[in-house]
Amino acid sequence: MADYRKLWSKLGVDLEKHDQLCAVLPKLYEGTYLTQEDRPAGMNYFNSVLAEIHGSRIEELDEHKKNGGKVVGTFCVFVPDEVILAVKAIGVGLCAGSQFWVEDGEKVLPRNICPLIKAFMGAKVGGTCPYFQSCDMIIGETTCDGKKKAWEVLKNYVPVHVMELPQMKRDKDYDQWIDEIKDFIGKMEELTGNKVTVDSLRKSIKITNLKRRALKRLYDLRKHKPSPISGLDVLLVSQIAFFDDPERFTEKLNELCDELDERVKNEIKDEGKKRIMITGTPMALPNWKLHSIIESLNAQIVVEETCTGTRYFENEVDENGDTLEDLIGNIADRYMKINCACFTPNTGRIDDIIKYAGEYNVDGVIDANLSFCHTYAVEHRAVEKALKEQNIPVMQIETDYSTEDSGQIKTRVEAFLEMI
Ligand code: BJ8
Repeated sequence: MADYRKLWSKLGVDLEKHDQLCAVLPKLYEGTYLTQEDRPAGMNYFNSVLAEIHGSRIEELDEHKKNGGKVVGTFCVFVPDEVILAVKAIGVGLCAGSQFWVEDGEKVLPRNICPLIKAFMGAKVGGTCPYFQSCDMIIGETTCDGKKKAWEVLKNYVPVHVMELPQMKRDKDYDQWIDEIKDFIGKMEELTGNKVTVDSLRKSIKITNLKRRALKRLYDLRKHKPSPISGLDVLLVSQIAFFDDPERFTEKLNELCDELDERVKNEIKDEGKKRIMITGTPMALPNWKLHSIIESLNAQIVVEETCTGTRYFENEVDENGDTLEDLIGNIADRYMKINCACFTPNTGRIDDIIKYAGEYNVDGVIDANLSFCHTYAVEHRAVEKALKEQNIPVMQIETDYSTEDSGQIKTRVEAFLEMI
């Protein structure tokens, strides 16, 4: 990797601490990814993004800022990328998935809180994430209680705008969400000095829809038996989707899908691996823990009903409409279709899980919850009941980012696979 220390230092990164992170990540990546056999050549682009994760993309953000552009950090798939793009800002998904950041997060947050929240807070408090350091503004949302209260702490370190996400889906909640999107547009216009117009918003809707379509194409390819790509590789692609340039990402992903189309045509040898669906909380980079444990056994993950999976790309925004009001309404409609456990009731998520179980022909479902995520933990019983009624085996795993429980999880998954 080129020497980016000058750039990191300019961004206020704690270089010494950051070196410790740089020492761990490549080893983790090599051990998890490069040991896989027969990976598609199209993964080379995504490998290179990861190899340069704190380098070339950070340089691009820096270049953008030098030209007067702004960088905006987000933590939830409800924050509309279309608005960020329409004001010519760059959006980066910041959800942090490493145990490395947890310790610093615990300096300002209680210990018994979701690791994702502790990790993103730790990344900022410790100054060890160049993406975070590049952000001119962070967009929070009122989803779970932990995140909602974390913004109050994060505000001490960086400007934060919080979107109030409704927690029900009644007509008045849709209206409230439209208002929130309008406020968000105002905030983004103020930050960047650029106006959102019908043309700029329609263009950004198109770009974002094409990205969603490419991700859907990748997922559809996994419906083949056997899937032409590992769950681990798809997880990496999904994680990169949150911070890469959207148009380049779409192009590279479509190239990968072209290659997978060929693989499918040439018929891949079926090794009889169990087809598994993951459902539950998001898996932010570099959280590859469950995927690597599951795929080290006789199983292949073929779909993730998570925010680093289907919830990120399902449903497109309608590109039709003559006014800003029309397009904002279309955006609100699409985002309100996301079935997050922060909503009550959230029966749509159960319907999605059952639908995917059929479409992807899964042998079993693993409901994966990050520790202390109450909303998803509470939904587990309903998920389990619905799956059992369809005779689909299901198990729950509650875990964090540490590796202490990896052996125990492996044993449990092994037993589950034998049972199905
Ligand atoms: S739309 S899942 S990205 S809120 S931080 S809720 S894991 S306790 S991330 Fe999420 Fe948006 Fe919903 Fe998706 Fe639980 Fe942790 Fe909260 Fe979390």
